[in-house]
Amino acid sequence: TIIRLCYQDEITPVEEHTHKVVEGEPVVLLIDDDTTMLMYLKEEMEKAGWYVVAVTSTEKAITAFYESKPHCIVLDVHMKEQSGFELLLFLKNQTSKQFVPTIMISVDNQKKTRLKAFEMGADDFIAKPLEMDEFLVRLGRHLERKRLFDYHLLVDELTGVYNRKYLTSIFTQQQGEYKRLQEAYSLVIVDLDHFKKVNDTYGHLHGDYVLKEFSSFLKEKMRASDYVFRYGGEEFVLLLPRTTGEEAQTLLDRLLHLFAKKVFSYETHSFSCTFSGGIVEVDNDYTRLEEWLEQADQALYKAKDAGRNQVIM
Ligand code: GH3
Ligand code: MG
Ligand code: MG
Ligand code: MG
Repeated sequence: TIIRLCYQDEITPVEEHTHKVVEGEPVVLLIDDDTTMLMYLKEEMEKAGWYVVAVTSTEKAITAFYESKPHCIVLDVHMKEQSGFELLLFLKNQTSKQFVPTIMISVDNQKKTRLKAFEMGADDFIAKPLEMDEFLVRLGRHLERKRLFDYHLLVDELTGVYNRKYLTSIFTQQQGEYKRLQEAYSLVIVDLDHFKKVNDTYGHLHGDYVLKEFSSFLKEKMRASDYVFRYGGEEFVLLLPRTTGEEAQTLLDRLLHLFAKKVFSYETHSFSCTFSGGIVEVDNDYTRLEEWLEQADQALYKAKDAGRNQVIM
């Protein structure tokens, strides 16, 4: 067989195999050895608004899988010299800790073929010739389930910003970019000031409301390419690509000023809230995330110590 054997240490860690969720068009990896079929399917799927990576062999499929990080895979069962089942096995192995819906398509619609596909982990089996409208609807449902799955995996429920787990993935991705471009970027830890007092005075629910407002504020005022993660209770990490520490400082000073002006009201009371932060510029590819965050945390601690409502590098 042509498929490469899958050794344990060749497996890409889960962290490297996640994509920015919520935004962007879904990516579908399509594998079929019949070029005419391939081009036709690709075109139809593109009309549906999906980004399609189409390949005709198992070997190309493996490369394409790593490079495109597909949300969904459409895989032909019978291919010249190779079996779609072997590729299915490989892909299932690679995605054992994730959810990447895999749909097998085949002219061979015997029950034993379908059973084999499902037993090996396929999420769907669609017989050829494809009823295009039904095929697209079914694929659309798989993509929607994938989107929901990733959303719940990577997004913080209360605030709607990314969670701590996703920071690890994005950091790995950014370090890859750094290796390629040698372009510094910044990590910032921000922490609401005296937040315990907000809870104690106005109640936990209103505290939650302030957290949600703070998150929306950050997302709204930052660039679309920036990332906001909820790191802990009232602590957030910002990852600012292509941004030096100095530039991050300018941005954060502006955010401090804007957020302090925001008025929250609770019954007849009104109050405002501030935050403090610590910045580190990431300028090498060997220091671990934990160490960068430790540095940012030390800067945050200094900002708190110096009277809060400030961000320090
Ligand atoms: P400092 O300025 O030093 O940061 O003071 P602080 O009161 O913000 O810091 P501390 O770490 O002592 O308290 C953090 C508070 O955040 C305590 C906790 O009750 C609250 N908190 C953490 N997670 C949540 C949450 O999900 N919802 C609400 N409402 N409060 C939370
Ligand atoms: Mg075929
Ligand atoms: Mg705090
Ligand atoms: Mg805190």
